[in-house]
Amino acid sequence: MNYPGAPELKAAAWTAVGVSRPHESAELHVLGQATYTDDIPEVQGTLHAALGLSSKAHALIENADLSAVRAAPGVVAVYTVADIPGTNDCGPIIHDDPILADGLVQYVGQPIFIVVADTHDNARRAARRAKIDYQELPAILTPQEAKAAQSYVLPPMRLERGDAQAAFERAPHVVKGKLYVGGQEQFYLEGQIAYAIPKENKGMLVQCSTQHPSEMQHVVAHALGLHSHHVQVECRRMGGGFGGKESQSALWAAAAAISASKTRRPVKLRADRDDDMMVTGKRHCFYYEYEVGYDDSGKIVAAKVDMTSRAGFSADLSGPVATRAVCHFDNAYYLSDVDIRAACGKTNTQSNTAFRGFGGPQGAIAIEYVIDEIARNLGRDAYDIRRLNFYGKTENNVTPYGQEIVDNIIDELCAELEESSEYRARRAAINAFNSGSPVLKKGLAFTPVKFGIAFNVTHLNQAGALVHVYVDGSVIVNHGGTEMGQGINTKVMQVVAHELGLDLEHVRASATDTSKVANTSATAASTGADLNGKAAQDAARQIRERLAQFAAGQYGGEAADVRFFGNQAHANGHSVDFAELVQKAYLARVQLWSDGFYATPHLHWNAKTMNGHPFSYYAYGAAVAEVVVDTLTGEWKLLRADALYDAGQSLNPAIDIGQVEGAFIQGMGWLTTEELWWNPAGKLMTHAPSTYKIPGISDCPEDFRVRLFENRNVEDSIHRSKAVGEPPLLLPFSVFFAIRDAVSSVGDHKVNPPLNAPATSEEILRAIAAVEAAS
Ligand code: MTE
Ligand code: LUZ
Ligand code: MOS
Repeated sequence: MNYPGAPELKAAAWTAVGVSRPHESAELHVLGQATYTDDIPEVQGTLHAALGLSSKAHALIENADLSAVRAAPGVVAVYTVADIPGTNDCGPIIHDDPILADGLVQYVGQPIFIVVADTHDNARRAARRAKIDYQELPAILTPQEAKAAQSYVLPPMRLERGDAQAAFERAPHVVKGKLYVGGQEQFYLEGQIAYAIPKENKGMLVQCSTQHPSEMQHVVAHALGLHSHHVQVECRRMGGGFGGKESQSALWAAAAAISASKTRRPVKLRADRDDDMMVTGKRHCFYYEYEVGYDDSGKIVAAKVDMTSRAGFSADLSGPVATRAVCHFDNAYYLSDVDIRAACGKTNTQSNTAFRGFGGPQGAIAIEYVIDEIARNLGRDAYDIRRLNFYGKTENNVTPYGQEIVDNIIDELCAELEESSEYRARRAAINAFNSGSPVLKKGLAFTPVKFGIAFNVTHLNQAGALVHVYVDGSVIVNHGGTEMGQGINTKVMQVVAHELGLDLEHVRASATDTSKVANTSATAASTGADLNGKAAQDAARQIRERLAQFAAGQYGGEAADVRFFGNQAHANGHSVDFAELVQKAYLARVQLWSDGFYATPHLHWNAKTMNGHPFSYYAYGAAVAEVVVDTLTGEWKLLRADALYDAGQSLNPAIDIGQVEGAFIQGMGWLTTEELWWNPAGKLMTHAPSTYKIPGISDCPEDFRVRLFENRNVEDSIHRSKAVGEPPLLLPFSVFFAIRDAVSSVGDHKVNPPLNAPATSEEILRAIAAVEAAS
């Protein structure tokens, strides 16, 4: 077939990226046909495991009588720490995370033994029959107690710039205080699950709901005393991860694999929701002591913060989480002279872990809280104080950790949102409403976000992919990322389709599999599409180049001039269907598959000095929220939310808007209704949806305006897009501060309401009472 038009023009217009496409599994999701780990047809002889949990927060195990467990109906085997063939450890960085307790229990819910039975229910019933005698030890439950006892899982960290002490001495005003921000349960809809199937010659296949198949492979290999090549981990998709399956899927994978290896039968371990919440770590709650100096205009001149997180009984990812908190205390603000300290409090509670934002939200909310107070102290609009302190473009543009900000668009982005949200007019309208409304009070807040993109541990910023073109012209892509609902497969498929000039229907993504792409990083730090998109592009590009070479040989002209678009290759005036070219190339023995690799450039980090260039670029956003609070009951409603997010040149605007909406509502839940409560004996009492309130559809504002900011990444990211997974979780700061604004109206905005998060109705009433008492 002859191609008459100008290929360059048509090629330029053709694209598979930057267009809204439905999630690659959307239809399967709504039809109930998407395969999650528990949906995989079971192999004959499959057994089911359950975990026996500690009922004490801190104790020595004096005696564990498991005879009644063994005698329970359907029980096949019971395993304790003595039965683990390899290492009793599932910790991701520091090896302080036992799979099964070894004489010492460190939180209520810690696994002590595994029971394997014929059915899931029999295993769970049997697990409750254990008789365990404990010798109790004193327990530390809160970050405040941990700080007082200097009980830490890691040495505390500190980032200083300038001379905060001298700056304080010069500061005209100082605001000082304490803040507590609670943790959050990931509440993925699909709980933790692993299904281990023994294979020949020591092999072990583990189907696992995990963000980190390679880490599961390592942990299982160590627990079984095997090499990595004995263990294959596969994950087609998760029903949500949110950070909760970055490291903490390991316990479940290891326990299933240990049981499968001992029984030589397939073993499935599926956590019941209560067990999942009792056993696994959550977002770290943070306790802050802050002191900030400012001038008459509201400009910050000195800042000191001391943050202590509730790490739980072991380190897990608490170190990197605290580092990210330190590196996000600045949020969008230039802080010349700072002293930022962070410590990971060792407590006798679940070992806290990654959760969307990974410490970033906890770092940034502290400075937002302070700015809110400065504004009130000066009788100014908090948004104006925020703008005054924004990073500059050419000066005041270096973060406390030394990274120069080269792509600052926070001013333009906020100006656009200020206008589209009619912020000023609504502020006036709300003041008018409140003066005539004694019980119902409205509040409004405008908050910005700046979020660093890259793992803050440099070596993790790498990814691999494998692209196969089959002789019929259809394409499959396998990459190191995992699909947890965020749409990574759709985006990577778009990238590959774009590279080969194909429509999306010709490309399929396969399950993540450690035997296909090795040594992968967790799909985390919002880098999934950035890293794996680039790796897949690299692979697809190599195939395209080989095909171009081949086409030039067939049709004449230069390989560099061959264009691929519209499911065809266009070479020297000839157009040939992609499938036809591929068929010919195969017969000519051209390699039609390729691997690809990517490592993010320019990153470096000195953990000792907390200085360097930890992030590839920043993503920006801002939100405006309007709430109404019933000051008699503490109930409230989000009336309207406007969010503007910078996804660069979005790979898929529909998916990105979905991510912003989801993160906004999830972050709102964290800061308002989701309360984790441990009783004085250290037992988490909010371990099911009956007592732990995540947002429902009725909590979404009726008026919800989410838009993407027109931008292009200055960094050479995948098609100049920006990451979207985590940063929008900080947008609902606006909801929290709108509630605080409404509460503050009770005292005519003269008193800073002492509002901790989550701002539950009780907390709101407490804050109102405090404001009334001080007015
Ligand atoms: N979106 C959905 N639907 N489900 C999830 O579990 N996890 C979030 C975010 N969005 C999550 C999600 C978290 S914690 C991260 S780090 C990113 O997705 C990871 O995906 P990405 O890097 O491919 O964007
Ligand atoms: N750093 C980070 C990390 O910024 N995000 C992560 O998810 C992470 N995970 C492990 C280690 N460092
Ligand atoms: Mo996301 S907390 O980095 O898994």
